[in-house]
Amino acid sequence: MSAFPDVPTIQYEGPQSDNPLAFRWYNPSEIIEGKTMRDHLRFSIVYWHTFRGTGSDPFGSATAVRPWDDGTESVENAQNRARAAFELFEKLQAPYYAFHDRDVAPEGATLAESNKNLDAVADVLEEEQARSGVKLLWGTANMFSNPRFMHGAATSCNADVFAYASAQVKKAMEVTLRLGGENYVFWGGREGYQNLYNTDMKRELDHLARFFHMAVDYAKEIGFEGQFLIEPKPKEPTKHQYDSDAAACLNFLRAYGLLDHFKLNLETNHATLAGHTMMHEIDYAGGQGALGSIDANTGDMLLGWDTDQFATDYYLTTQTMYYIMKHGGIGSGGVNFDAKVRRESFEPIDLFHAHIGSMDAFAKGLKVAAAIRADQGIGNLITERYKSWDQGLGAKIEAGSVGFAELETYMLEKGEVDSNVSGRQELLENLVNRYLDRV
Ligand code: XLS
Ligand code: NI
Ligand code: NI
Repeated sequence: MSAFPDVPTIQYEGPQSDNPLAFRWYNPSEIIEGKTMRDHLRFSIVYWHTFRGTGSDPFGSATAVRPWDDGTESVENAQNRARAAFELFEKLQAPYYAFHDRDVAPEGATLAESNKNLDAVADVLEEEQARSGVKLLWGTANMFSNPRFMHGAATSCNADVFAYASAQVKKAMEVTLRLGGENYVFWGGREGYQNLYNTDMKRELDHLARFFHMAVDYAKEIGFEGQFLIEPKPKEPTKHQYDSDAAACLNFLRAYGLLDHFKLNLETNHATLAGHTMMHEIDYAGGQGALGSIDANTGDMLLGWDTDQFATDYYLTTQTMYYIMKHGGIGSGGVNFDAKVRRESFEPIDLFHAHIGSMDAFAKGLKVAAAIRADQGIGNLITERYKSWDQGLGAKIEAGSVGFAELETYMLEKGEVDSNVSGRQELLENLVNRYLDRV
């Protein structure tokens, strides 16, 4: 039985198309810089928002109409939902999907029962992957919804909760391995604090590091070779999340000897909550060799929380793709739509409009970014701007062959610095617009 009987497989029709169920920019086989759009973008659909999102909010109950879902927490319903999910993945031509353990399968009365439920749904996921060719970008464990995690999971004050979280991640890693997942994500759901008066922050951070070391050891033990990713977020649900931004995560990983084992999964709305742009986060992580994957969404300029909206803004997608390309691409990661339709968009067809629009926006962003790179306007300006470091004094400083004393001698002799040149910010902003117009 089809979950989306009125929706065809979405095809590329080009920018002039008025068909809301066609791609205008995403042309999977089109080659950009020697690689297909499919391989640049590696689109992925999230199970949690798209198949478990109900539209409820703190002021009102569920609105979403999902005819394939009987609304129960039975394993059978979870299995049927998985089949509906794969129909959507295929019709959108999405090569990947991602899930939390508790999205795909219902939590049981005991850990053993939850594990059994997860296995039963994983059977269907495995079948559907084989049938459709859709692959698992990453798996993860939901360690924030159940009340046992009220004080955190690996950073809980309750050692039993740490043990439960360990068991849960162990199982989620095994299922991710079984399904051929290319990455495994840790988003620190409630790893943080609401109030420092009741919190031993240093001890909690030590515990989090211990937890990650155990995960690294266990991956080795079972032969999971996917990439581990940490997903930074500065706040929500806790007031202060430990993995607050790319820089904080990398400092934590470095301090605890974990840097070789992790990269980052950067999310647009989390970047903005941290007071950064997405391009800042990508460039920071990329500069440290830690760009792993992205959770593609956007916030709302007027709202201060993680609204997880589908990104349609070409400036944002251009910036995102430009900086991903600057760092050599997304590797084993993907452009993962960690985004949800608004509660007022409650019909199944809205799920298609949302994904089609954002896939198109990223495809266009990719094309604009490639055009900017071909023009080399930005690249040349940067080369020019830093040329004082390429030879002479600058090169000596970079090589570490001079110290304060030599630099003082140099400057005393010279008296004043060579004149500065303009940063040309407005020129560069115009250049981005020029390619947005042309592509
Ligand atoms: C929540 C996070 C979450 C992770 C996966 O804000 O974005 O959805 O991506 O646990
Ligand atoms: Ni996310
Ligand atoms: Ni988020």
